[in-house]
Amino acid sequence: MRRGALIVFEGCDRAGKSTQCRKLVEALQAKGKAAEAMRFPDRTTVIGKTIGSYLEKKMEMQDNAVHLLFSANRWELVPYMQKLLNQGTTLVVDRYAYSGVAFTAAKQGFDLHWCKQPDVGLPKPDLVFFLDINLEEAEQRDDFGEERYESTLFQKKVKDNYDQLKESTWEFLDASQSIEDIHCSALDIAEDIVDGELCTPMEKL
Ligand code: T5A
Ligand code: NA
Repeated sequence: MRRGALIVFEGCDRAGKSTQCRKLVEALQAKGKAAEAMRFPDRTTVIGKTIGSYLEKKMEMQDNAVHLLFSANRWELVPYMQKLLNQGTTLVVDRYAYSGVAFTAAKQGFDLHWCKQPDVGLPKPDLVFFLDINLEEAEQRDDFGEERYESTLFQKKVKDNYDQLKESTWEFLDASQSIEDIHCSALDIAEDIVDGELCTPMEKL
């Protein structure tokens, strides 16, 4: 049986990832294709609840430790992801390992190499959409600045890190366009991947 595609949305805070994930899943389903949404961090698990408290600044945690928790939160969902992908369901994922690396590496004393190690071996996305936002514009969007990491200086470092992570599977989308225009571009590209030749076995990070 044909496997599903692993599609990820990445970008700085408030770039519009959740909005686009939701619309892409709905559009694929409307076209009769099996598709499900996922997000990282998944704040519903035991690990995810701890991450959630950390992000909401309800608790402090040592930086290396919280990095490993973000990665563990992905690993604990791998069996679920693999099961759906093998059943032919496409997964549209709101953030993945690239967020993990780009955000921790923006902290003092961290480098990209160390940050990548805990995620080595995770299923590799077939397609990564990078929602490219002007940081001044992101600041204007609803709720910016409440959670940890939501400062413009930090986001600038995150953006520089993302620039160093991009590879051939990445598609850049201009996040300043309208929600509908971004969605149309994303759907076109995603459909080509979902209907195209997907390598089996899946590649790994
Ligand atoms: N993190 C995450 C790590 O440090 N390590 C990790 O391993 C992982 C996975 C939480 C934090 O965790 C960090 C990164 C983050 O700092 P989260 O739960 O994904 O990650 O964060 P959220 O706060 O839920 O989401 P974001 O802030 O990233 O926002 P989105 O999803 O990019 O944006 P969205 O779609 O919610 O839209 C934001 C606002 O903009 C509007 C929307 O209506 C909404 O009001 N909007 C637009 N407005 C104009 N034009 C458009 N095109 C628009 N698109 C959306
Ligand atoms: Na989001």
